[in-house]
Amino acid sequence: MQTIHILGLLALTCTLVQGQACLKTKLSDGESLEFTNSEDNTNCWMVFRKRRSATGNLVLSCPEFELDPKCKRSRLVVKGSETKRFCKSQNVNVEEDGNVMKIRLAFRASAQIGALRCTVSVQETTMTSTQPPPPSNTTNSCQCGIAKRGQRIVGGEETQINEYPWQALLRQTNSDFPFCGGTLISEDWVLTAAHCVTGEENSPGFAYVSLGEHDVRLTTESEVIDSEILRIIVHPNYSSRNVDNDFALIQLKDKIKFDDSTVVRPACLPNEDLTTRTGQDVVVTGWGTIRYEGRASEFLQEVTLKLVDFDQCETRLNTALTDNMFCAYEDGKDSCQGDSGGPLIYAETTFYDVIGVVSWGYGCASPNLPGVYANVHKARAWIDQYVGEPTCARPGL
Ligand SMILES: [Ca+2]
Repeated sequence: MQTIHILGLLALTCTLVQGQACLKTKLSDGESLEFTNSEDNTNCWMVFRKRRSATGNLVLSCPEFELDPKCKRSRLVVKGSETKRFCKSQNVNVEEDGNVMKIRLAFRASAQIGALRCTVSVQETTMTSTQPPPPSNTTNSCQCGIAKRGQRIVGGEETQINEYPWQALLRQTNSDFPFCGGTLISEDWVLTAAHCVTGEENSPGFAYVSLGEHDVRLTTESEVIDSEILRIIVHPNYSSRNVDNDFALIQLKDKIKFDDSTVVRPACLPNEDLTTRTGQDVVVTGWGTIRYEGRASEFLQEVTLKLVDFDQCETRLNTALTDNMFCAYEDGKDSCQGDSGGPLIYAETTFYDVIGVVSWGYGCASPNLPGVYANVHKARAWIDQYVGEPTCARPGL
């Protein structure tokens, strides 16, 4: 008997393996991150990177900086294009025109430390920057499945901010703890995995849904809509035994007003079964490797996989799959990248259908095994029964 692991739990396993202690983050233009001389940030290299889209310079400034005046037991080391060291109480201000700034707070155990508070930010240079044009969606009619790409970069590990505007994140109400992904499919319905919410159908207050999220640590990079949950509906034929029909619908308390929100849009639902197109590229998105102590910046990631033939998948997994499942895989790609309940999307032309829900797999430790997804088209009738007519039309139709 094989044990089926649920991807949400496997994400935790991957997390622990990574075990990075020191702060690492990426900053966009106008973003900043403060650090102090807390234990976590001491005697290790903090790494600040500019996002690809950022045009400004990394700037370190320390409004409070009272280190050992003799420069023997404590110092602040800043590595960029050149290396600078600070120790005496002084005005620290470093501007780095490269893409990376590494900072180390080096303290001996016996050092007497005063107040230390520093900020790293990406500040626009005085030169005119070339910002991507704002979305020119001025009509009231919205369309589903349109990715938002400021610059034409596809298939990077990190998504662009709000590139996949249907991406949802489920968080526990009492702790804000992110535990699953989801897909916005209308103005008030989010599709997720049954195994994310089963048992909680009568307590919709246990979680809430974040839309528009990108970096779970920063609050400045994107406008996030947090929505309470009105009701949770688990697919009536969901089986926890073999994870068949791993679908659930979450209805939001407040409908998303697509006129107001420039960052949130639904994915399209598939009108036919596209999962049989073996070898076609599909995209899975999720935070997958969320670190649970809020230690490091974590942003939405994407991985491009290929659809795998059903029979071949059963052979490779040595497991019987149900008709409501399909598989995707790519050599060398981390199969635990996505969050359970999150989207697997496919673009036949210019817009994306959510054709799969991230369901289960044998995990990060077995990178040669395909991941298994719930086939959204098989649940179309059940979804339509609750969601009704699509809020946003398929483009070109
Ligand atoms: Ca954020």
